[in-house]
Amino acid sequence: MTEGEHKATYSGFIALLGKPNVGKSTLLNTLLGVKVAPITPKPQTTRRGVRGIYTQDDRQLVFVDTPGLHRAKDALGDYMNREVRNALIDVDIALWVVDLRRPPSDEDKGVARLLKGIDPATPIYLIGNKVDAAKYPDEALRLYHELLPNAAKVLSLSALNDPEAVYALRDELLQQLPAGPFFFPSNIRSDQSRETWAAELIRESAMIHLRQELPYAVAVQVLEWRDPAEPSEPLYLQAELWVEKPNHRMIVLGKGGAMIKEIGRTARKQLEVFLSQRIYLDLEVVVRRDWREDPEALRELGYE
Ligand SMILES: Nc1nc2c(ncn2[C@@H]2O[C@H](COP(=O)(O)OP(=O)(O)OP(=O)(O)O)[C@@H](O)[C@H]2O)c(=O)[nH]1
Ligand SMILES: [Mg+2]
Repeated sequence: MTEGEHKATYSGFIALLGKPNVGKSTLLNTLLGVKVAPITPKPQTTRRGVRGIYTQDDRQLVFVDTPGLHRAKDALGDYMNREVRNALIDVDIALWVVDLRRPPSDEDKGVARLLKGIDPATPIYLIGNKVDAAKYPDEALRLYHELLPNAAKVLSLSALNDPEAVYALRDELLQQLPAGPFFFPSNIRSDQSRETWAAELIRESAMIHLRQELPYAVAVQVLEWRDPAEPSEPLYLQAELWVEKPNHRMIVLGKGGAMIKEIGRTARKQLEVFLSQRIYLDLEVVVRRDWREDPEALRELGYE
């Protein structure tokens, strides 16, 4: 190659969308082979459109994980649904993820309506997830397909239990990419900062351990990430858990601090596995009155 000549590259944006809890973030993590996004058994885990990048030789897939499209009840919910719509702007392929354990619900119909409104030139793949746990997967998939008859592809898989099927999907997507420059350096896996990534894993732990409304009333901010001066020392992470009311704070702390200790332990164990490093996790629970309705608080959390 002479100077000024560029090797041809291929790249594109792939949005993952669907109603809450169908396994979008699980699929993203399996597609990437690393844990970029938090996953919990509770709906509305994902709050922002996280990008996960997969680069292979001259091809780059930029996946956009989105919050589950739902009926918003507060300013945070409005933001989450906006993130879904934003992810569809200039997207090359959309992956509509559905849960094959159940037939379509009104929420699925809402997603199908949204998808019918996007540029008809954008291919939409219908991905029937959780096939491992579905009783009537073929029947369910047929019902979803009826909601979007012009889907470019229809397939079923298990994002959680069948990575090979997910890699086959990834190979297929790699082949569909248009020519274009890379959007991210080839060694980058996600567009979020390490602080945001850690905050999301702490929030995941809080969502798993807390009950009822509490999982949705918690936000996490990492205030400090201090790498150790000596390899024998732990990495120091300081984070705040925001709650909306003083009585929420009491619940998140738990009796004698038992709950926050448990949240911290689960989060620390995960972070240590991913970072291959000992961690000192310093968690504080603070009241930010009704932060889900507070534009200033939402801005601070990056939900804008
Ligand atoms: N059996 C089974 N469970 C799965 C599969 N994929 C995901 N799950 C589970 O489904 C639950 C929700 O997974 P998530 O990946 O958080 O779902 P999501 O669509 O990102 O959810 P939101 O972010 O809330 O919209 C978790 O408990 C996962 O373990 C699958 O292929 N099979
Ligand atoms: Mg998610």
